[in-house]
Amino acid sequence: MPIDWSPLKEIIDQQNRFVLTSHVRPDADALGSELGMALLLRSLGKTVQIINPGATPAHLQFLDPDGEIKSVHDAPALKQAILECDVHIVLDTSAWGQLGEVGKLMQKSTTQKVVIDHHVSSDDLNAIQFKDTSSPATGCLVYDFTQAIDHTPSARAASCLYAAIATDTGWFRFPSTTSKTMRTIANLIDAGANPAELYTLLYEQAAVPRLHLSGIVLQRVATACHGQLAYTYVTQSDFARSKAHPADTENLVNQCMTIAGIRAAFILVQQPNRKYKVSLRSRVDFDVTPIAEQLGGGGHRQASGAMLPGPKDAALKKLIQLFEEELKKQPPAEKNH
Ligand SMILES: [Mn+2]
Repeated sequence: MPIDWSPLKEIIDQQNRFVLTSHVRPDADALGSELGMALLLRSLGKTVQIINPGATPAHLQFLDPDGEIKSVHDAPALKQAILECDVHIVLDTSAWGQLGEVGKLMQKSTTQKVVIDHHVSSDDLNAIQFKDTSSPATGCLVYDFTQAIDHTPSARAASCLYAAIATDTGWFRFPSTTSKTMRTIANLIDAGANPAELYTLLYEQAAVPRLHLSGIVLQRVATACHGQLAYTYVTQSDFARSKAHPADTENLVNQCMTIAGIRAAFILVQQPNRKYKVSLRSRVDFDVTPIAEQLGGGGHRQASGAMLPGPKDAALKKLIQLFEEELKKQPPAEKNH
């Protein structure tokens, strides 16, 4: 269902001071959508501040070279700005639980609230909702609004929205990607987004230790459950040996998913307290949340997580056993040839 943007147009016509925010641990869709929206509102003569529940992660700071995205904890004046503005626009989440301190302040104020989002959520944030859960990225929705008011994004805004959409679609390969997504992307390139440059900034910034850690961890990949499950692990001594950081494990479980015939994968990452954090991934025909929930964790159908006590071999055994049971409960769908 296409979104009716006219209520947002009306709010923007009538109001002047906007505070934009997004979820904790912001990703490129959160930040790119905020910046795209902020640049649009400013071009309409509005006063805009972007105030998030936390800091921008180092690897995404290139999106905001002037550091205009603030954390609410940066200065007391920012808390005041949240209480005193005319409109709150929440992008890329609709859950109070994701808004940290910003959410607490928003709940105290009667300020008009707007949500632009593509997540399924039961919260409404007492806001006017502009939501499409079939949209691959909030960046797509911000672009749709830009079009609805006959505006062409600046080259900078186009780059921010491109980064938002490219990352949330896994560089246009997730099933959420449609021909409409690609038309939006084409328009953003015409407006000045540079795909090759953005790819390098997003995905080609690794330090050598990250690759060394990959080498250690990928060497250990094993399969179980008749080739339906792939798994590996990382220990604290691997971090010490490679001089890599915990964030350097991010993509390793996804690499396990590249094995033919795999339906699910997990990686165990030993924490400084010796417990193990497990990240679970799966293809569309398998839901990993029942496994995460049995371990006291949670997440999404295709990506969940939980914490397990050690030792490592016991944790591996427990996980393989849970997958064995769950893979039986969720047999592969019949293929239509
Ligand atoms: Mn998103």
